[in-house]
Formats: sequence, structure tokens, C-alpha cells
Amino acid sequence: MINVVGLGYIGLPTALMLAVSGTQVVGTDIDEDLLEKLKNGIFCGAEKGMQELLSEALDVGMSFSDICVKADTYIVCVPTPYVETTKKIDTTLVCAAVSEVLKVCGDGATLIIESTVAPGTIKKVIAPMTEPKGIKLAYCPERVLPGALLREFVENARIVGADTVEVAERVRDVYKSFVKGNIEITDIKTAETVKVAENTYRAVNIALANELALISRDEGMDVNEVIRLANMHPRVNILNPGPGVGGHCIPIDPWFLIEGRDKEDSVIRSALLVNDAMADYVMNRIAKISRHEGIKSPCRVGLYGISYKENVDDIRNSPTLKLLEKTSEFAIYDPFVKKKVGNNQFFELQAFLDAVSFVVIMCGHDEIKKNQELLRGKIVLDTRNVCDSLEVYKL
Ligand code: SAJ
Repeated sequence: MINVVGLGYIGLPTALMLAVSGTQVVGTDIDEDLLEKLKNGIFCGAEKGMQELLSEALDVGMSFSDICVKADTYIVCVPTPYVETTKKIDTTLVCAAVSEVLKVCGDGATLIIESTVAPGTIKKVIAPMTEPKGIKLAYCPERVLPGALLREFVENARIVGADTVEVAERVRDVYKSFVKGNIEITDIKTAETVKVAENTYRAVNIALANELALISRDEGMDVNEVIRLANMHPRVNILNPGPGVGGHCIPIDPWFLIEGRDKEDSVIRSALLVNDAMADYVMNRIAKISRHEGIKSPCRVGLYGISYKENVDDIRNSPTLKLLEKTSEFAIYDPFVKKKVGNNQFFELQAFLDAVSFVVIMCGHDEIKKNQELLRGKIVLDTRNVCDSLEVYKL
């Protein structure tokens, strides 16, 4: 039996995948409202296929609990944020989850951490907690992309970090039940580093795209054209510039990799700062275009998209929220965001468009890609390069 602890965007699909693949699974979370919904077969997110997977898992007897239960194997998938001021990992939630596991598990149980951690955290912080009970520790980071979660859960290769081959192989067997990609074995610290290195690679690549956007704007060129043509080189693959880098991984995990290395020059630190500065750049661009077009009030400016990226409902570290911190009068709208997060928020696309003269596309949701015609007659700043049939301002 496996107890998955933390039923967020990784824990829940992991638990469901294991359950439908024939393992007895209990999912644990402290959010009672969430548990009630899940027990009743209700999935509240936007991720494709999750609703069906939940129904299937309930049909094969998966259960939910607000406390940890006795099991052979535990998988901890709770968030590991950073402390805003120091950029250092905040291990409070992961330690709390491990403490709860330790209250119920038998000696020698297997404990897999999936939460992203700063390299060395398992040895420094988790192992001292689990050693007295002889717990077999492993680290198996998730690498799935929100928006394509269930496909990537099955297809992606995985890394298992463990201190002995015996533990690694046991953990590999757990994931083998639903993973078709290779499952590679390494030591715990290497696995921790691989996880944050992957997200750092993406952060640095996006920062390059963002810096190219600034250079291209200054020099009167379209950055998207620069990148499109550069990417025709067989060994160049520059990502897309945008209004900033959001979510709970790419803007945060690279800080874990450079924790304690404050004195060195760092391409990683510079990249994070370049990405963070995009919010100010977009604000300046909005101000300049507004002046040019004679738009006097920020209420007439509408930010399309509140989530951190296209076609997801997650708003953590969203570039739009960063802009709202600077000017709360902007109108906002997002087809995926149903709760109120701003003063001047709309819940219907046409009402939003009727209220503004200037639309800033912050997320390239399919909705706006398919309905570009609705923007005709508006001033548009397209930070995501999604409008291909209209005259728009570019990043
Ligand atoms: N972004 C750009 N330009 C791009 C791509 C992304 O500005 O070309 C922005 C997005 O708009 C968003 C942010 O970056 O604001 C992050 O989005 P993302 O799609 O790059 O990544 P996440 O956070 O949704 O998921 C990442 C993935 N990591 C990698 O691709 C290396 C995913 O595989 C990880 O599992 C996930 O982080 C995680 O949980 O660590």
C-alpha cells in the first residue's frame, strides 16, 4: 500500500496514476474541503484528463484521508516554497509532512520525496528525522509540465536518487507501474541537483529570450523574428520572451541551486534578475503606448490573462499579478480564473473587452488565439506573440 501525502498538482495525479495501475493507494491532504470534493469525484482544476482519472481511481477503490495511514511506501508531494527575502528554501511543509508520516509508519518503511528541494536538503534536513526509524529514503523529482501533465507522467524519463541500489530498485518498481520512460538511478544529491538544473536551464534560456527582446526593441527589430530565424540553426533553440516568468518552479528553483554562493559571478542569478525585470519593462511599454495612443486612465487598459502561463488556472507568481501590484486599476480577465483577485476584474471576455481600449495580452490562452477578431479596433500589446492576424504592438 502507498500513502501519497500532499494532493496538489503533482501529488493527486501521482496517487491516481498509481491507483489505476493496480496499487492500493490512500491520498492524504490537510485540506478537508479538497478531500470532500475528491471523495465525491469532483476535480476542480483545469488539467485535461484529471476528472476522468479521478473517477477511474475511485472505481478501483482509492481512498482519501486527512491523516497519514500505515503503508509500506510514502510519497511526499507537498510544496517547497522559498523565503521571499532570502531566496532560501522553506522546508517547513516538507518537514511537517515527514513528521506526520513518522507518527504512523512502521520501522523500515520507504519514504520517497518528490517535492523540489535545494541540493543537500534530504541529507541535512530529512535524514536526521527518519534515521531513528530506519526509514529507506529516496528522492524522485517530478518533471511534468502543467498543461500536459498526464501525458508527461507516463512518457517522461524519471530519476530515482537513493543511497543503496536495493532502495533505488524498490522505488523504481513503484514508478514502473505507470511510467513508460526510462527510470534512471543515481544518488540522492545528484537527483536533487538534476531537478533544479532542469528548471534552471529553462530559466536561463527564457532570460536570453527576454534580453534579446530588450535589445531588439532598442534597435527597432521584432524579437520574435530574430528568434525564429536564429532557431533555424541546427544547434540553436531559444525559448520565447514574455512579460515575466511565473509559476512555482522556474522563478524559484534556480535560487536553490545557487544557495550560499553569493560571492560568485553567476549566470543563473543574472538570468533570474533579467526575468524579474520584465514586469518593469512591460509597465514602461504600457505607459509609452498609452501616451502615444492618448489613453489617460489605467482603467482603460485591460490585462488579458491572469494565470502564470497559457491554458492553466494556476496564478502563483503570475506576471499579471506583478503588474497589478504596480497599478491595481488595470482591468483584468482570465477564462480560467474564477475567483476574485483584483478590484477591476471581469469574468466574461466580451464585458472585459467592452470596458477597455487597450488590451495587453499576458497569456496566450487558446481562447484569445481563436478569437483574435474580437480585438479588432482595440490597441493591443501582444507580449506572447499570439496575434497573427492583427496589427499589434509587440514586446
Ligand atoms: N515562459 C516564457 N517563455 C517560454 C516558456 C515559458 O516566458 O518560452 C514562462 C511561462 O509563461 C511561465 C514560466 O515561464 O510564466 C514557467 O512556465 P513553463 O512552461 O516554462 O514551466 P512550468 O513552471 O509550467 O513547468 C516547469 C517545467 N520544467 C521544465 O520544462 C524544465 C516542468 O517540466 C516541471 O515539472 C515544472 O517546472 C516543475 O514543477 O518543476
